[in-house]
Amino acid sequence: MAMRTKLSLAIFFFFLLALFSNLAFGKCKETEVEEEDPELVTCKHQCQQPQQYTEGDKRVCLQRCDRYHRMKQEREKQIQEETREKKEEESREREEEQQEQHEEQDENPYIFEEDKDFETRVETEGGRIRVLKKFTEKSKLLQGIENFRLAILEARAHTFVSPRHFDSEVVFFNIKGRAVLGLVSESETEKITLEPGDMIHIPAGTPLYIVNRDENDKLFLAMLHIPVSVSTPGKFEEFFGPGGRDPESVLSAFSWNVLQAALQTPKGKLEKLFDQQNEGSIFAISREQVRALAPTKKSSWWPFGGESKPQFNIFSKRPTISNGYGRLTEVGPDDDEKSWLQRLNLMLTFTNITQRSMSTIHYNSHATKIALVIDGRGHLQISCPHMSSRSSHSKHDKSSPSYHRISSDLKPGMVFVVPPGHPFVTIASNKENLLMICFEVNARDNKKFTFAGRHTHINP
Ligand SMILES: *[C@@H]1O[C@H](CO)[C@@H](O)[C@H](O)[C@H]1NC(C)=O
Ligand SMILES: [Cu+2]
Repeated sequence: MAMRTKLSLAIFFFFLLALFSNLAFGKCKETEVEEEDPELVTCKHQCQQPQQYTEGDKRVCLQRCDRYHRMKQEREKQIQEETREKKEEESREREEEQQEQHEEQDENPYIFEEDKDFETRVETEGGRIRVLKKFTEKSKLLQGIENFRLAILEARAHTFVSPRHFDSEVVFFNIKGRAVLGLVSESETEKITLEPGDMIHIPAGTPLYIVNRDENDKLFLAMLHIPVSVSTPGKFEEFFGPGGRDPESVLSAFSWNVLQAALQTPKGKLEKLFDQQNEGSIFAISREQVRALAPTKKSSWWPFGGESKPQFNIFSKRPTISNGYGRLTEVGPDDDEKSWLQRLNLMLTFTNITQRSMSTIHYNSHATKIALVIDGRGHLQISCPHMSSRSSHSKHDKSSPSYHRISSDLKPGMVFVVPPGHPFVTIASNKENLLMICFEVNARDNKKFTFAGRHTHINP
């Protein structure tokens, strides 16, 4: 028993020894290799040729070998260093690039700037028509509302927007100024005056002209287009009268005698009027022409007499919520008399937030909100789970489900989108009320959920 223990102990020590010697040997070998560069060995070996060199020559030769070796080592080190630096720089560049791409994605997918995200379709002396870029061009997250396009018409005082029709359902909203819409049918032209806050649905294909009947002020009209062509979602076209893509259809609707009657102008003068369209589709007209294109007294007391038109004023409609902090007015698919809202599955809302106040944090169950700021300034915040939380504010809680805060200052002309389920809040500035008009898409069965009590729609 004792014998065996001794033996195994001996074996143990033997292995230990072997291990140490091996380590020591290995280390030694390593330094040897470093010292004995084969080139150096050859160099030194050549110096030792006795028949060629004297002792002095040999020394000089050996020194030269050493010097050469040192230079070679330094050069190698330098090259190593350079490649390392290059690699570091490359990876740094790559990182920056990735960061940039990320930031591009992170850029607010739901917020549209007036100058960046609109394209001008028409621009003349008389005014311009700007169309918001396709929602899917901004972000894939907006695929569901691809088929909705928002356009803004701006027309100077006393101008005429030449007859046209659209291959889209259009909801007109009169933001500012005083307009006349002329809806042209074969037998007569129906003239409708629009005041700020007025909303009207124009069925696809209806030929119409627009007049800014105000002598001094610009007219601002928002148009929500819902293209009807199933083959080209999100695309709509204007079909002009003379000089346009489809002159025949519009002109036949605008038979000359109708136009003559509507404009109370002889045919020759009319032709001249429409010839002006070659200079653009929005142009100045005289006071007499404005008067001729506007409704006569008799038809201006509509909507109380006769036909009911799908028109209403959202500014003067009774608000759903109203208190010191602001007002919310809604017209939705369940409002019986607005059958077109039912058909288009749309709700229209108007929010007027008192300065220094804010809306409660709330979200829509089904509807996607397309909001247009029409007056005042303020701020918006949306919580979005679709975006990674790379925002500097939320770096500390990477492990929990990440809700990215999308925020933006708001000013007139800006558009923002809030998808269903996304809680958001709007805040008015200290100096101005914040006024917004919203088109809520897919409004049927929609419910609004708030995170605060019912009576605190708007809070300081
Ligand atoms: C918005 O609310 C303010 C009161 O805070 C009111 O004076 C103003 O007329 C409202 N604007 C519209 C367009 O309803
Ligand atoms: Cu989102």
